[in-house]
Amino acid sequence: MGADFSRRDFLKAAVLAPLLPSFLAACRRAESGRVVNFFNWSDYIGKDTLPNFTKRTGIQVRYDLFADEEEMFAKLRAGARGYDLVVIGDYLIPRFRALNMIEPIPPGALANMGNLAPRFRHASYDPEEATVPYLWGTTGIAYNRRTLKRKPTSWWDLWDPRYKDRLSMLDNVRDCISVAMQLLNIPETTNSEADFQKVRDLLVRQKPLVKMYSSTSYLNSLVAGEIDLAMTWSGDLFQAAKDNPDLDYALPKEGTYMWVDCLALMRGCRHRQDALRLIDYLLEPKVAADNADFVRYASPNEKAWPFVDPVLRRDPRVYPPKKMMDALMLHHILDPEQTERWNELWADVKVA
Ligand code: N2P
Repeated sequence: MGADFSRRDFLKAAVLAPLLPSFLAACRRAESGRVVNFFNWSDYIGKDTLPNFTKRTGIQVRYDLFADEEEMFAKLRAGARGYDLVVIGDYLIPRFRALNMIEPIPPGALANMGNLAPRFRHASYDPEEATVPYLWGTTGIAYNRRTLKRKPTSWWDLWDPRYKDRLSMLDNVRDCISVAMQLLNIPETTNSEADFQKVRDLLVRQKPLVKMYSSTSYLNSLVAGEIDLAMTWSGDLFQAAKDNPDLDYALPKEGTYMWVDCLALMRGCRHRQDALRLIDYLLEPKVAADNADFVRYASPNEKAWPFVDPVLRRDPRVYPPKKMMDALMLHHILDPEQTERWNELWADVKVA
């Protein structure tokens, strides 16, 4: 994506795309041929990854984007039909499975499954490997080295009144509430109303400082120098840093989260074989490496690592050394009541 075509525009284009006659014509063409309907995060695939798949296989990919995983979940839960393949975060997998919303990948269906690093196989969030790890990254703090002067070291920096109107937070219930709980020494397993009240107070106290809650357009604001500090996901910030080299990434001293986004087949999908073919293609070492390099997230595919751009492969912010990696936390898997309570709390913070 060129600098003249902003991420925000890209998202808008994705939302409007279904209205465009050429898109409709493409859909009709695809109807008669082979197609995979793929639902993924914005800014989360290499420029050539899908076109190369189509060139090689003749299978079209209809690509649709989301900017928040809870919204994606709500949309699919509400019965949005037509998607074959969807990218879901680790902590969401048990929820999708409990509601029977995905079809487990049949064992042995993927020739390239063995390319994944052992640490990403049979993981706690998906012991039966119903899904396939796609990319992973961390949550941290984006900052502008030139305007900020001082490298942020703590999540508390996002509560510093000096940065009023110069900071943004991810519009994401899991990251915001987890960080607030971490700062308050409250375990994510809590069911205590007093704890939830403390979390709410901390996030509401931060609100007057926050220029925006955003998981996409804040990147343009960082690039343009309109904000200096942001809660961010690693690769998204590194993509933005291509457009503004003053941008950097810091992991807070309190510790932070890693997440693993996984490919899943939607229950009742109409293009199962072609979707499996696409997943297997995404697991090919060179494809996985080029894809990861483009979006600047880390690949869980160890056979891909030798093909990864050596600059990124050596960058501990992208591929942290083992000790650092072992210190990263996964988001806790909440039960349905807790999930509802967290979502309610987040909605409450947003309107406060
Ligand atoms: C892609 C962000 C996806 C990472 N823009 C969140 N798990």
